[in-house]
Formats: sequence, C-alpha cells, structure tokens
Amino acid sequence: MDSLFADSEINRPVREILPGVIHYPSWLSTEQQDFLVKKFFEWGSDSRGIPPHQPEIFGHKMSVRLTSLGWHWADYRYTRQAAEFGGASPLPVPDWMVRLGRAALADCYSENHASQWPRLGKGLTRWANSFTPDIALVNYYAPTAKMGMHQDKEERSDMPVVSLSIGDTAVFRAGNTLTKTAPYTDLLLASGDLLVFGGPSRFMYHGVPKVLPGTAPQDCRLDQGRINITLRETGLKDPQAQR
Ligand SMILES: O=C(O)CCC(=O)C(=O)O
Repeated sequence: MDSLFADSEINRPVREILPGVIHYPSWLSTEQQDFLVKKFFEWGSDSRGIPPHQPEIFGHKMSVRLTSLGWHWADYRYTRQAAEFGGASPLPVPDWMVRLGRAALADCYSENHASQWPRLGKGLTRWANSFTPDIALVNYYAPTAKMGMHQDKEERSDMPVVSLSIGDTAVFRAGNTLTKTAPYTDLLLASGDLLVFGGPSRFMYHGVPKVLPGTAPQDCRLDQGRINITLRETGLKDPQAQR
C-alpha cells in the first residue's frame, strides 16, 4: 500500500444497490469480526446446538455448511427441533445479536441515512428500532462453495434480512423478485461488510456464485473460506413446523 488509505476502502462507498438493498462495506470492526469468528467456532462445537451440516435440497447436498440459532432450517421450512439431529434444538439467539441487527438497520435505514437512498421504499425507517431477529443462519463457505439463486421466503415477516460477511470475499448476486434469471447485479462482499435487503427487494432472488480464495484480510482469524451470518425475523410463533 503506497498511501494511508487502501484503494479498496476509498472505492467502496455505502451504496443502495437496488431499492431497499444497502451495501455497507467494512461495517464490522476487526474486533467485532474476531468476536464473531470466535462465536462461530463455539456454536459449531457446542454439542447442545445444531452441528454444522450440508443441508440437502432436492436430493443434492449444498456445498455450504450451515448451523443456526433460534430455529432450524431444513426442506425450506423452520422448526424448533431438528429431527435429523435427534431432536436437538438450536442454541438461542443472544441479545447482543439483536442489538447488532438493530444497529445494522439503524445505519442503513434510519431517517438520517434513508434520505440518501431515493429508491428506498417508504416507511422502512421504522424498522430500525423494532427489528428482533429470532433466527441467525450461520453459513460457512469453503473456498469452492457457492449458493444458488433463491428467495428467502420461509419467513412470515416482511422485516429486512441483515447479512454479515467475514473471511474471504464473495461475489454476491442480487437478482430481481420475479425470476432466478437476469437482470441481476453482482457485488463483492468482503470481510466486515454488511448487506441489508428489505422493502421492495426483501424477496429478491439472490445467491453466491463464487468465493475468492485467499482474499481475507491478513489479520482475519478465519484461515480460509467465508462466514456469512444472516439475521431475520421469522414471524413464526408456532413451535410446530411451518410451510
Ligand atoms: O452468503 C451470503 O452472502 C448469502 C446467504 C444467503 O443467501 C442465505 O443464507 O440465504
């Protein structure tokens, strides 16, 4: 680096990618990333929770390894217990994570910031104070892992999705709400980046076609691959499976 500021930081302003989709680069501090990596390993090795696993969809194993807090995700639905893991329940969503989710929305959707986003749907700013995520999906991408285009529509709430990335940079594909195909916008999610999608884009198709191995910052505690944590409100009260 031949200047005080890396080009990558200068060229990565906070942007509204699509209506209601805000990309906030380097939102997490290095300390916060370290903390989340530590928690990631704790969650993954805690015998009381859901072990990291590769869910099957339509008979195919996903390449991503998933664990979750709050609810278990399988077969496109949420349950409080995981039948395939002997009825184990996910660990609870900690309070600090709810605060983190609210801080993320406050930084992306509050009145102060929302005025910068001409395409942000009306009324989204109220969400910053009331967001109470009851599920965190914790994905680990090995260097070759990817995630196909899909909609997050198992939730019964129109609250935004808050997404945090740590480790290697990934190509994130933001699509449209109607089809899995183009038009879509590709953006790079680097370690520490926040992405929020809500309002008109809450149900957009999206995916991760690629992780860029070896791109994590040198001081990142994750040796390789990428962690992605999405915080959501399920809107589900019933402890039984929902569809
Ligand atoms: O890894 C990402 O950035 C996206 C994750 C995702 O789409 C999901 O968990 O539904």
